[in-house]
Amino acid sequence: MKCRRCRKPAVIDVRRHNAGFCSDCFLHHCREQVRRAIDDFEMIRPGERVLVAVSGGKDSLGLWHLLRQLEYQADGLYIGLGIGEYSDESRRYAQAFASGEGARLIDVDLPAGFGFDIAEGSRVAHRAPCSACGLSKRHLFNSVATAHGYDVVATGHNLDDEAAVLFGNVLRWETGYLGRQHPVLPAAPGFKRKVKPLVRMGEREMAAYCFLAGIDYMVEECPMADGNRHLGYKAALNTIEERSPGTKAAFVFGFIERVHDRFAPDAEKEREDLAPCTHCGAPTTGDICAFCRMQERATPLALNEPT
Ligand code: Q46
Ligand code: ZN
Repeated sequence: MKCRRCRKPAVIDVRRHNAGFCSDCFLHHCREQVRRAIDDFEMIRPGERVLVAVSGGKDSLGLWHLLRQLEYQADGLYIGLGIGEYSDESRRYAQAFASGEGARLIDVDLPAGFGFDIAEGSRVAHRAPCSACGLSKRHLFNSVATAHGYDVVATGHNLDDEAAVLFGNVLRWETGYLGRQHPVLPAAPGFKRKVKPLVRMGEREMAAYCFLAGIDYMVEECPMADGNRHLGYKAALNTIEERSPGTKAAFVFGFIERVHDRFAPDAEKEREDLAPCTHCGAPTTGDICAFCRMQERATPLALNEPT
């Protein structure tokens, strides 16, 4: 197979695009996919400061690298979740990338800064670990971006992630979640804009991008991922994609272009009912936000604020 762009021998084929690429042209193709996602959905405006949520894995480090290649002002935020060796190791990858690039990495540690880890938060809040973890990460991305004056938070959700989440939300007709599932979640009082610039990039393409760009990333999955039902949805979608390449992209982009608007009012209504948390100021439906309630239960005597 030859490279679609320069006709040299291809090193990777992207079946969805029915194309092969040599190494240089593949890196160029990835930058163009991200540039197009950012432009099409007006994710980042000129001069805005971007905070990239960095886990040390291929998607977040690849995203950070791509944004810097595209000359955005992008700093990283690493959140230590207290998941044993997995957290220690992933922090090392995030730090090594940042120092190699000469980029700024903000490091927030849940146990050190807030007095509890994901296992404890999950136990006291009676939530599955991934639910306690997702809640903590969303809260901290937003509060750290606000405290440090960033305009936008970027996460490394790729096309496979979006397809799996959409699949799950459709299976259960979660209309509120469907209304919020979009590559851009606009800013609102108390919320920074959230964007997903990798929405046009598949999981396999991100692994190839990191390999070809020389990015060293954490390969091991989080040990708590087993209970995550999105893994099952991903496997199901991979079976379908294998038979008809392009299905995931058609599913996600068809939803965004033709269906999302029908559910957006449900999500907007949920946002209208929010008021600042009396403890931390984050938007919430009750007096105290779910993150502060979890912290309060885990560490009754030591409510802290991020620094
Ligand atoms: S880190 Fe957290 Fe993931 Fe681990 S506990 Fe679940 S959500 S699996 S992206
Ligand atoms: Zn709060």
